[in-house]
Amino acid sequence: MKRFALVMLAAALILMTACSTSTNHETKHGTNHGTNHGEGGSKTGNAGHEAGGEHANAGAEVHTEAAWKLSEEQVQPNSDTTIDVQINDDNGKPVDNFDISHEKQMHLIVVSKDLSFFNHIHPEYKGNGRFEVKTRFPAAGEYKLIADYVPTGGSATNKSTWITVKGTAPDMKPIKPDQELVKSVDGVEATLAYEHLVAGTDLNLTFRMVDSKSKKPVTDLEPYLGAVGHVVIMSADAGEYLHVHPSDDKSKGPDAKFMTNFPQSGVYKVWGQFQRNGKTFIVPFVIDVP
Ligand SMILES: [Cu+2]
Repeated sequence: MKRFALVMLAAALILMTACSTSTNHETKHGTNHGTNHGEGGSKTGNAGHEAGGEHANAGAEVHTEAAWKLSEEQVQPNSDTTIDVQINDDNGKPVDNFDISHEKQMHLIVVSKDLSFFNHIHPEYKGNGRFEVKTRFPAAGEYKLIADYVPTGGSATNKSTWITVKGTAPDMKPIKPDQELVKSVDGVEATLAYEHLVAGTDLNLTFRMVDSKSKKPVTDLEPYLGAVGHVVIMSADAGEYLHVHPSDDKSKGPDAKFMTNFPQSGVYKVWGQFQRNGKTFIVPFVIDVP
């Protein structure tokens, strides 16, 4: 019995170590062509509850690095820019295989520094660890790029970098927690609900959707990326990128439930992406996590 307790204690310690590595570290740099090495956090926020399984085969775990390259030396607002992400293992060898997660091999999130701009795009896999996507940035200023992928044999990984778009940046908009967690977007009124909002524990976030006019529950959500929707959460300083799981993939509304774990208290922005009538829409909320 005593030995069992010791094993449990050891397991808890390993788990705690896994959690503490989920903080993102990133390098900051301009748009200098060529060698943009983003050092994003290696594990997403779900490291905790998956750590047990991962450590069982820790020897075989695939670790990766991302090298970023932009087609333009001086990225201009509103002009096409190709983002090139090269994923290598820690020996510098290209990673060949990526698991499909939420229907894609890579998800790329782009946010402005004040989180007022959000874009979720899907780079195309070109082979040999190289992904490519063409995009545009709406204004001058700093943007964070976050690549989210699962190298085959590894776990959910995110790597990030900062880029600067040339010109005079517009003033940063303050990121203030919403007083009321209700938003109307594209004829849908969405309310964000949660029980026991507190940092450091698994919790459900529920987007409850009704028709903006009739207030009737929305029951015709279409699957988006293989689930009821897709949720991205970042801390107000853009430092933390959280992994979020849909709790019920098959829901068509009015409730879309997701599970996450806020690593520490503070202000976070939450973007829920859903699809209805063949069109996707984004519902953003800013919340203060105690
Ligand atoms: Cu995606």
